[in-house]
Amino acid sequence: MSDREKERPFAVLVGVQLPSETDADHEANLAELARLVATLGFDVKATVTQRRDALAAAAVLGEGKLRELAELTGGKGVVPSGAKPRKSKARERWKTDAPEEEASTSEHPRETRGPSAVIVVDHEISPSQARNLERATDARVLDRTGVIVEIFHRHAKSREARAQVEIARLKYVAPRLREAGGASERRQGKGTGESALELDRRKIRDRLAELRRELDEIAKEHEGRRALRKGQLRVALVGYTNAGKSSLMRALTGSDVLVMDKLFATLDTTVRALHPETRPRILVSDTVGFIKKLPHDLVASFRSTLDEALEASLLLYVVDASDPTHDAQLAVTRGVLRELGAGEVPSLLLLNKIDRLDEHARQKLQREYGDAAILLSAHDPANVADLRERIIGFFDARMVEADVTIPYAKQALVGNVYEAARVLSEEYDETGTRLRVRGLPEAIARLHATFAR
Ligand SMILES: Nc1nc2c(ncn2[C@@H]2O[C@H](COP(=O)(O)OP(=O)(O)OP(=O)(O)O)[C@@H](O)[C@H]2O)c(=O)[nH]1
Ligand SMILES: [Mg+2]
Repeated sequence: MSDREKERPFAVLVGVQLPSETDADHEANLAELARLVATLGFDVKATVTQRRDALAAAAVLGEGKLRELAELTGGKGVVPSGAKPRKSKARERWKTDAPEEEASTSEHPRETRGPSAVIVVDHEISPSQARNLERATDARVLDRTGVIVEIFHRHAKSREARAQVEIARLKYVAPRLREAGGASERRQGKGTGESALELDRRKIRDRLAELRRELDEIAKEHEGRRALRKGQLRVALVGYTNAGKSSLMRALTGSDVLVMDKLFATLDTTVRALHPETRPRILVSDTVGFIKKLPHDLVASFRSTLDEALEASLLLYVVDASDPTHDAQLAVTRGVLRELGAGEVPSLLLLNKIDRLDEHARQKLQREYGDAAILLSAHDPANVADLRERIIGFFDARMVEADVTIPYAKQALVGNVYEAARVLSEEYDETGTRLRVRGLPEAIARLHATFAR
């Protein structure tokens, strides 16, 4: 092994198979964790698993397995007893010194010394379990939530997404600070009025308040834009991370949104018009992907981003049909949307990436889903054209014809009509312009309200 290779941090995954978990679920969860960890830039060197009734209270794994794990990372394999709890290291632990993505060519030696291994546990673990694992293995320890929060942190681009992720990160850090300090730290702090721990926690509270204010401001800025889109035809792409939502967005709208073979490539909602343009325009939203065991704080953080998309009249559920766990992925997607209150919104199920399946597998899917799903590949222009027709057909079937009269005093607003409906004919008389239009009932109601005298 060269020095460079030795320096590159590697990851060891730890999974405890609980009685509630089937072998297949357990394997799928670990495979997904491996992809998450790879997205952070670590090489996954090994996976240590154990069947148990519950996570071991002290250090997740039992004694024997703990030693096995420690051999991989260079630790002693036992939790030192009676050792003094270290001073609040939660912050440092949180900073994982994970390599930057695509940093394998980096010439810079790692600045942070310390362990070059990271242990990633496929469960939420308590701060003391994490600390004990660290002491037994001499490696840094992260849990699944920590990994996901870190990916979100790296991928967040817009001011809104960055603020939302920082809130989730701080909420992840705060409880770890609480336990990490322990009683001794509080004693040390006496006399100064406020302990180091309390100071940290107050800083976090202040920062959270500041971030929430910032998000309120951003929400106000967005309100105007959202109000404008209200009467328009909206479709949203939703689904598991990496299912191909952004790829379909690109294909349907001719836009250049980011497509990557990484988990959580998209964190911001993007809205573009279906292309070539229809009349009225149909707007397509790309959204953040879902994942099993999505940390609750992140769901809450991304609610507002998703809310906008969920105003859509039609949801396109995108599923990676080439993934053996796509059933479970669809169940997660449905579950999250139900939680967000969008379970009843009309939807089309898109089984994507069928170019990766052989004829046999395609037929099996076709039989399984029948008319309930559309099999397609985002990379096949003919498939995308068919999907476009289905979307247009969905709206057409719901449209009704009506007359809208625009009084001369409100002629300036005539553009609203063309945005919201298809104009079939125009007539002029003494009251104003009479338009025969075709549009969604709610859009026509809005137009009537706008032009009522
Ligand atoms: N073979 C094949 N690959 C596809 C297809 N659609 C998407 N991909 C690939 O799948 C990967 C993920 O695609 P994205 O469009 O970024 O997926 P996403 O759902 O937006 O993912 P997140 O933004 O991370 O939630 C990329 O490498 C795409 O090129 C498809 O129909 N066939
Ligand atoms: Mg995407």
